[in-house]
Amino acid sequence: MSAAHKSGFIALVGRPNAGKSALLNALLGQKLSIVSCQPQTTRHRILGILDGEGWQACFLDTPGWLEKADDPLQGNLIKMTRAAARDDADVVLLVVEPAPARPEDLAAFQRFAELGKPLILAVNKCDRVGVPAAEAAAASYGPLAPAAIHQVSALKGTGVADLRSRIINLLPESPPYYEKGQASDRWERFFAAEMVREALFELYREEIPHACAVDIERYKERPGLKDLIQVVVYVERPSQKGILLGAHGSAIRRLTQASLRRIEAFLGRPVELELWVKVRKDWRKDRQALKEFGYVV
Ligand SMILES: Nc1nc2c(ncn2[C@@H]2O[C@H](COP(=O)(O)OP(=O)(O)OP(=O)(O)O)[C@@H](O)[C@H]2O)c(=O)[nH]1
Ligand SMILES: [Mg+2]
Repeated sequence: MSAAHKSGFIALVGRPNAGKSALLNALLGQKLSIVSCQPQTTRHRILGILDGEGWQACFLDTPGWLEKADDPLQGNLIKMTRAAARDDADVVLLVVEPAPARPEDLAAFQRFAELGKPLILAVNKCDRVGVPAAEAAAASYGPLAPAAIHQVSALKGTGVADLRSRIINLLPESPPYYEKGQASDRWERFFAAEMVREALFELYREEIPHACAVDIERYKERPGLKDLIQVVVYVERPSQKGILLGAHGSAIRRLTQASLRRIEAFLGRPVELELWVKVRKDWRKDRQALKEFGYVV
């Protein structure tokens, strides 16, 4: 008789910008979660499913962990991460920078160590530092008593296969949660919106990408024609709308091109993309807007 099937959820948690989404993509061998060099890129619990003979690993990417919310949007992101680690996960994968832990990091991450679930420490971005620095970083997280420590580079792929095997080993016996071969629990339209957000992070700094919410108004499959995707980018203020449109629409054309490249690469087929910009005043503080944009858990 073959061994029992293993299946479970692994929550990737850590500070903003530690490389959780990049590591999720590396573990999956597929780009599912958007990545940027700016903190607070991920705004959802993103499920990525990987399976093999006798196992299924359900990875949950989460928003970067903050102690304190500056606005109701951040409050919801904190709740999402907490729920993914506390309620959903069988294994917690803590992703950190290759630098010594600060006391406030140890204090913050203690909550994940105390969940009574195996905690794996992934010291990421090891391509940036030498072995002694990576080892010193790993050792500084000793107080969290991780079940395993892996030095990895999501960017180069170093150490990712070992980490993946370790995770699979730790999964509990269970039948698969999702149909084999299913990659996520979301529709293509969600990922299309995420690709527009990634393009915003590439083209703008600080205020603009964080002030944008992306909504797919229409996703129309047309026999014999390319799919038509109509997107609204909501901003908080009229001045931000002006920036996104640019002189004679030059900026919005640039954003459309950058978004289209990403969406087509993700879907593996050409599509037609139309973008509009609308103002939804102070949406990050507006409970109703947060609900409509899918940020309320
Ligand atoms: N050099 C190097 N850079 C990396 C590595 N992994 C991620 N990065 C970079 O780190 C930045 C942040 O990566 P993300 O994956 O978006 O980080 P995150 O933890 O998901 O960030 P939030 O979603 O904002 O919490 C990006 O510029 C990545 O390209 C790595 O292994 N090596
Ligand atoms: Mg992320």
